[in-house]
Amino acid sequence: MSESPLIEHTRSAFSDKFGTAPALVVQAPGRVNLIGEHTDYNDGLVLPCAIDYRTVIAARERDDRVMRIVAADYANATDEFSLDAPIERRDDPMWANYVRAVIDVLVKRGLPMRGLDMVISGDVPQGAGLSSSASLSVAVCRVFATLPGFESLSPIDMALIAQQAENDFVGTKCGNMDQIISASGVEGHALLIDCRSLETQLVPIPSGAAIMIFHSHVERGLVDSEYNTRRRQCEEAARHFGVKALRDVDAAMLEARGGELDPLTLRRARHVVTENARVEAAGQALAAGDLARMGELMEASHVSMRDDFEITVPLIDQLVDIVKGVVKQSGGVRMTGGGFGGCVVALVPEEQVADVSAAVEQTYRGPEGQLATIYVCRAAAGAGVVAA
Ligand code: GAF
Repeated sequence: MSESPLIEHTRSAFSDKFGTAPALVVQAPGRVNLIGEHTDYNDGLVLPCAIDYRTVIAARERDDRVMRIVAADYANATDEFSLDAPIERRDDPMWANYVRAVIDVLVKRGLPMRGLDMVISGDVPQGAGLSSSASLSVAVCRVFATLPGFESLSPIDMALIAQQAENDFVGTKCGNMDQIISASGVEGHALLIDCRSLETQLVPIPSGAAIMIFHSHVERGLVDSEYNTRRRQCEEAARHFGVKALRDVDAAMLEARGGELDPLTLRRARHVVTENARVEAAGQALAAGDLARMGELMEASHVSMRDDFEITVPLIDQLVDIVKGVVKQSGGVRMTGGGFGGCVVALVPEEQVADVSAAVEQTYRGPEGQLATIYVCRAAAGAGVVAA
């Protein structure tokens, strides 16, 4: 669904449900990470962009302290709770927990909360690794950020609240990349994020370059347990080097003292150390419009995820090879996101989009024999108010 129909749909679902128009409508996008995987929780560097798929929330203040939240995409399933009682985690549905999680953090931070009616809808593919959950959490924050008493909330504050909500309430030990890009993305740009200092630098997507995303339909079944295992291994490696996080280890340190680590932990550390260097180089390559160099870095990133971090799966590797076979040196392709399935991202000259799509359609079949779903995206703006 393109922007306007999705917004229109959300607004009219609100009117149908509550018998009055919403007072505001906000959106927060999903994201695709161009390079810099599993570096965010190592205090490292990432280079994502927001995409033109988003969560939209229509809302109106109530005159009591009740939250009434309707999921338009789930047959208007409704969650209702009071701001005056402890906010409990539900067994299901998960969408309700993401909303509750953000509100719980806002309450605990002592912000001047008030009851709201909200209707939520969205078109970020779910379970694909394109951050539908971060876009929902950031969108909830963005609703509150429009209310009196919340003026001080910056996009970074919203991102950190959304991350804390996922970490503490939902129980996902994610880093801060997905929330920062959803809150702070800028149209036409990727964002080079220093996940330690939280400094960001805009990097324009070169004109004539298309961002393509291919959903492999490999379910990211192992992602939670393996994600936590990777985090532990990275922390163990950082302890070995006597540093706060692997961000503090450079190639020379790795060379000098990496051999003392067991081979598996060394491979994990090597991915993070080399990936940080690749992100820095990628920021420069993209800013210079050098898609060939960007392509080399994306390829090296994929190899590192496959061989050192061991988070790719055979069908994802195959998908990358199919795209690479068409794009060759004129662009780049790699797995994107947490791993173990999900999506592949490619940056390709616009004139190659049709050939790349045709090759993937002809050659790739998912686990159930299905075609990959192909998205040609625009780098979109971060969370914001879209209508009064
Ligand atoms: C997931 C996490 F949520 C992010 O924080 C990040 O670690 C990513 O996996 C891997 O780069 O999207």
